[in-house]
This record gives sequence, structure tokens and C-alpha cells, in this order.
Amino acid sequence: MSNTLVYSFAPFGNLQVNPAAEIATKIQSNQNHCSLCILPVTFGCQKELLSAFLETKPDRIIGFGVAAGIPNVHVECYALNEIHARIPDNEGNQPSLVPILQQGPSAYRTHMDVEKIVTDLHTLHIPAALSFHAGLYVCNYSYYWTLHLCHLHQIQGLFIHVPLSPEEAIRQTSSQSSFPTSMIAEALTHSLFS
Ligand code: PCA
Repeated sequence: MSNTLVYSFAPFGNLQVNPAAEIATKIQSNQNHCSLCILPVTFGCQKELLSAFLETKPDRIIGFGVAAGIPNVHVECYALNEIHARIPDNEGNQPSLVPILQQGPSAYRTHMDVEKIVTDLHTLHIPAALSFHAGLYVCNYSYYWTLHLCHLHQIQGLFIHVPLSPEEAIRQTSSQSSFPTSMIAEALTHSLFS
């Protein structure tokens, strides 16, 4: 039986609740062999990720973050070895044009079947697409560390970006796409765990 570590993030920017954390929490609560870790939105969150990895010894790590403005679920194929922060992280740091890991490869690619996950989500009536750029902020940073760990330990890793929830979208100053977290969580539970 595979053992999955699911992680997501605290709220950041003008979010009251991070919808990705709501989704990760729902997914984890439906599974027996699955642990949950909520990371701080900081360029340093790999410390908490590494602790959770050492504690739970997973054979899969799946991260979830929100990307305000996207209309569909993005199944991320690549993590880039670069930080270029659009806004400061939750500790006020805003690095620009710096590598994540000095001697690391420019990018890591997931080995999970991303196309099948997108197809499964479509079958369950959830708008979803492959994405080839997870941004240059904390999610990409965490994904790079995830895939680095996966590379070192021969396990699987993936990152998924989700749209805003309707509750958070309504609080934004400009109009933004949104999708209910409960529907995304239910569909992702099926596509990732069955
Ligand atoms: N989204 C941000 C960081 C945390 C989150 O949920 C991102 O896309 O980088």
C-alpha cells in the first residue's frame, strides 16, 4: 500500500484561507495511508517539508497551491531552479533571479502520469490542464525541493495548482475565476488515489 505525503500552504497575500490547504485537508481526511503537512509560505519551507518527509517516509509527495486567476486545475509538469518573487514571502523576503539549489539541474520533471490525471479530472467534470510553468514563487520552490527529494530517494512527486475558491474570489478587488474546493477535492481524491 503506497504511503503519500500531501502538503499545502498557509494563507498569503490577501487570502484569508488558502483554498489549496482546504483541498489538501479534505483529500488527506479521506485516506488511510496519507499524511498532511501545511507549510509556511516562505523561501525556507523545505525545512518543514524535509521534517515531514523524514517523519512519514512516504513513497509519494503531492503538493497543492493556489494560483489566483487560473480558471482550471493545473497539473504541473516541471519545477524550475529559479526564484523571482512577485511579492514578499510571509517573512518579508523577496529574492529575485536566484537559483534554488546552486549545483542543481535547471529543472526537474515529475515522473507521474500527468496526462491521465488531467483526463480523469475531465471525466469527473473538473476543468483541468497540463501546466509547464509552476511560477517562480514559493510553490515552484517547494516543488523543486520535492522533486529533488524524489530524485534522491527514488520516489514519486507532483504539484497541483488550484483556482481561488468562490469565497476568496469574492473578496478580491478585481474579478477572478474560481471553483468550489469540495468538488476539486472529491475529484482529486479519485484521480490520485484510485
Ligand atoms: N500559492 C503560492 C505559494 C503558496 C500558494 O498556495 C504559489 O503559487 O507560489
